[in-house]
Parts: sequence; C-alpha cells; structure tokens
Amino acid sequence: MNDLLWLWITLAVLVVVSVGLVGFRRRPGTRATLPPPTTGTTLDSAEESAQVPERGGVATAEAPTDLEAPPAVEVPEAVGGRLARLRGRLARSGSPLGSKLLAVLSRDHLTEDDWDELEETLLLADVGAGPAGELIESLRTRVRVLGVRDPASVRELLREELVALVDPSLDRSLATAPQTAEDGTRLPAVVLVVGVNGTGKTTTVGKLARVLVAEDRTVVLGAADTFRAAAADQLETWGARVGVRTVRSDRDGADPAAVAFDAVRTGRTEGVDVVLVDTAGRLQNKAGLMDELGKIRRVITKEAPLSEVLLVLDATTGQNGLNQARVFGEIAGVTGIVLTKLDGTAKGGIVVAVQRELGVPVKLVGLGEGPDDLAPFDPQEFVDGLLGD
Ligand SMILES: Nc1nc2c(ncn2[C@@H]2O[C@H](COP(=O)(O)OP(=O)(O)OP(=O)(O)O)[C@@H](O)[C@H]2O)c(=O)[nH]1
Ligand SMILES: [Mg+2]
Repeated sequence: MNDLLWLWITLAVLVVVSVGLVGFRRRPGTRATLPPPTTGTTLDSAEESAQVPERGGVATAEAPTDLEAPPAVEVPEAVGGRLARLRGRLARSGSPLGSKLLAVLSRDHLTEDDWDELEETLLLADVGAGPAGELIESLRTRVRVLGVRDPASVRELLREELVALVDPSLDRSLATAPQTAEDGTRLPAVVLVVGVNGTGKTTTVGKLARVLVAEDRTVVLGAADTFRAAAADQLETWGARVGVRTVRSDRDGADPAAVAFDAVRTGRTEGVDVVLVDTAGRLQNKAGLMDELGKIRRVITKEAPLSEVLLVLDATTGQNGLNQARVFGEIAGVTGIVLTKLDGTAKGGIVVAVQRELGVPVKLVGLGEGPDDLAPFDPQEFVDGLLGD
C-alpha cells in the first residue's frame, strides 16, 4: 500500500516538473499567443476566408493557426529614442559629415579656401548644390557678424544652420489614423509603399507594422508585389512575427491591383486601423510603372482614400536615388519619404537633397537590418547624429 502511495507521489512530481519546463521554453520578450484577431469579432479561419472576396486567386494568409504549437508573437520595441542609434551607425560607416565640417571650422583663421572646402564637403555628402551654397553663405555671414571664434559657438552655429536646412517646419507625422467615409462608416488608414527594387520596401512595411503593433494598432498587410511568390512570403514572415495577417495572391503574376484592393477591403470589413500595401520595384520602364501604380491607386481608392504614399529610397545611392525620386514623385503622388540604409553611409546630406527635390518630407529612416531599425525622422536628433558626441 505504501509502495503504491510513493508511486503516485513520484508520478505527480514528474507531471509538475514537465509542465514547468514547457512553460520556460518561451523566449524572453515574447508572448506565446495566437495572432490577435484584427477586430473585436472572433471568426474562425473558415468563416474569415469566406468573407474575403476571392478575386484572381487572392487569399488571406493568416499568421499560423496551429493550435497545438502556437507561434511566439514578438513584442516589438517602443519607438521613442530609436534615432539616437544613428550616431553610432554613422560613426561606423565613416567620418560623418558633421565632424568633417567641424574639423575645418575649428581652424584659426578661416580663409577663402577653407570656405570652399566646407562647401565641397557638403556637396560630397549629397546635400546638393543649392542647399550647400545657402548654408555656407548664411554661416559665413553669421560667423563674421557675430565675431564667433571659439569652437563651441561655431559648432552651435553650424548645428542651427544644418537644422534649418533639414527644415523642422515640415509635418513629418504619418497619417495612420482610421478615416471616416462620407456615409459615416469607419475606414482604415491606407499606406501605399513604392520605390525601385532593393531599396527596402518590404522590410520597411514589415518594420512599420511592428511600430504600429507596438502602439496597439491593428494592421493588415497587402502583398501587391506579385512578380514572385517569395516577395509575399517575405512580407508574410514579417507580419506573422507580430501576429499581423497578410493578404496575398496564391500565384505568381496575379494582378497587383486586385491584391491591393482585397487587402484594403479586408481591412475595411474587419475594422482594422491601418492597411499597409507593399508593391513591386521591378518594372522595366516608366510607362509600365505609371500604369501599374496608377491602377493600384485607382482600385484602392474605390474602397478607401489613400492616407500616405511612402517612397522608399536607399540613402547609399546618392544621385541615382534622386533620379528615382523624381520619377516616382511625378507619378505616384508621394506624401512622405522613407530613407533606408542610413547606417550604410556617413553622408546623410541626401535627406536635404531629396526633400528639396520632391517637396515632401523624410518621415522615416532605416537604420539597419534589425526588425526594429526604423525610426521616425526628427531634424534635431538627426543633426545631432551628424555632428557626433
Ligand atoms: N543596412 C540596412 N539594410 C536595409 C535597410 N532596409 C532594408 N535593408 C536591406 O535591404 C535589402 C532589400 O530589402 P527589401 O525590403 O527586400 O527591398 P525591396 O525594396 O522590397 O526589394 P524588391 O522587393 O526586390 O523590390 C534587404 O537585405 C534588407 O535587409 C536599412 O535601413 N539598413
Ligand atoms: Mg520587396
């Protein structure tokens, strides 16, 4: 009888220990929960797919629904203070613009050659001829009029001039608040992401979804890059990590506008806050690009007005990036710029040049390949980053 009792106690202890071990296998900083439903309504996946319009093989690919092994949903990092990382990243990719300028400005007597050197440094950092000339002119006048000589004061003047050039008066907020239709129905904010291939569109959509999730917003992704299935897979992986669903096509070469439309419709019927639409960058010519983006815009706006059209530009491509910006600016009605790979260049002046070129503000910057390496752009913090320490 005693033996039986001990056997039961041993079994009970084993069960408790193994349950405890399973619990500890969760990674730190993650929640082991299923992706949250995008609205208060909880539909099972069969009902959901019945509600999503099936057009041209488009389907909603929900983040995994394996009930036995729920995927760990990551908790994205809060957004505040991310841009502070820029300083370290700029320093790693070479001598930042600010320190080059300060090296010249700290010379005893600034000669004509010194001022030329300053202007040249700005040009080499992709600031652009017009803005570089303006900065030198203004700085020269102020240094002379104020009779400033000590390095700290000169540095402060340079800081003010650079901030003015980046233009703190521009509205850099992202329009991601849900909208109201004329008949009073609630519509999601719709953000269309465009740009040539390889600039970081899909990565930016993924990072942006994380930013929104961190702010407790509900999100749907639209994989309107239908040239290759891998593009939708890439986007879906980003979404699944934070419990966000992706509307995609199940075949290569499907109509991107149809996918974009379905993504927005899904967002609308499910009452989500924001729909982010990724597009293809691989288009042979301007006419093809114009047709495709034009069609995507038209069909999306049948469901909900566009809140933002974000142009993604690679900061390391300099003048080439500016030419791309020009083309997209003409055709896509860009409302904001995302400058990616700022961690890969010490220049940074492209921020100024591209804003001047398009007349729209840089709203977000990519600071690396990490999932939370996307920061809201702030002129003061950016200039501090350029100036170092
Ligand atoms: N260092 C760095 N790499 C980045 C950044 N943003 C994106 N990348 C990398 O750039 C590469 C291309 O990114 P994608 O997001 O696939 O670019 P895309 O514009 O969607 O490309 P296509 O779909 O081919 O047009 C990837 O290796 C990303 O990790 C960034 O801010 N910094
Ligand atoms: Mg892509």
